[in-house]
Amino acid sequence: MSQEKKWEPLKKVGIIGVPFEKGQKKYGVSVAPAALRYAGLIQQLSEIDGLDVKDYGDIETPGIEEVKMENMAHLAPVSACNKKLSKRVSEVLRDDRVVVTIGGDHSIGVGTVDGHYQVNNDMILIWVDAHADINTNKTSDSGSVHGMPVALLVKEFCSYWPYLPTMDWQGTLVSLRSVDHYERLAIEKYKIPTFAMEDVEEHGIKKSIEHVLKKLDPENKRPIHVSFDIDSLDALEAPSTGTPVRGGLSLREAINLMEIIYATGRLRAVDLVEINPAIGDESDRKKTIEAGLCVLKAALGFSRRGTAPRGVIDLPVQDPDAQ
Ligand SMILES: [Mn+2]
Repeated sequence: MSQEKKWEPLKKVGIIGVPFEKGQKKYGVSVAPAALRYAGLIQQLSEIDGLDVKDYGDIETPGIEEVKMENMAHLAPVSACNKKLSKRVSEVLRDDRVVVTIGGDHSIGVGTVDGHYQVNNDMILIWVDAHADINTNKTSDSGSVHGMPVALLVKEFCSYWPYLPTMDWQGTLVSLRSVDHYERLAIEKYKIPTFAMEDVEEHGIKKSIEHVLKKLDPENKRPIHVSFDIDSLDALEAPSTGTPVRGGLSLREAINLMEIIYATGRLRAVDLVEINPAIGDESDRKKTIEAGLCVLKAALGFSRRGTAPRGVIDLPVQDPDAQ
């Protein structure tokens, strides 16, 4: 017990951009790293108290020859991009920085999780998404890999895949773990701890995420990877995304979720994916990018309280029956 590592939030962060969109069919998601940088990503993160921000630039994989795979589009470019990304993610973590990866579509989650796993093989993965992204090429309607990364990453799905040429580099196989419900078949079968919007209604975002963290890591000792799909937010909050869903998380809930994860001191990797600046009008674009920035800032220690002394806001509620 006395040897237990004490976790503190890392005050150093490394940014990786991944202008990649071949995991889905719409033009524009590859522009997101440039759009976020243009909107002040590096500067805004640098303004967080004591945070040291280093930009590791973009991952680019031009001119990759396609291989044919049934109902799985662009396997070779997806694979090449993720292989490079995985190496870069490991490098940033070895530099002792929290790695922030800006997508790109969600197929890049394969590379970020793989790269993280290479460095911290006891990491836990939290997938925040309107969709479960757990299709294989046999269950997918679209053949787009951005709907498959979870199935590519987990041990329990190995036998559902055919041999995938060009994917041999991938070393990660995260285990699905215990409890609860949702995207019925797979998730129920393997009892992955999840929470859906109904849980957020009933218990609030705070209890929901605390429940999941406790299930995944009861001793609070494992590094955390959050793969955040902007479409987990309600379409009103983040309209510029390829598969928007109404009735999703509010931005406040997402911020609160990230603040809670930040407070554990164990967050080591965050992906922000599926922002598509080519969808919607100027106001949609602005809203979506701002939402993304708010989510990242919350994950990295930005305080909504500013410098107001806590006690002023947390006034004790008077019991009317006392006295
Ligand atoms: Mn996703």
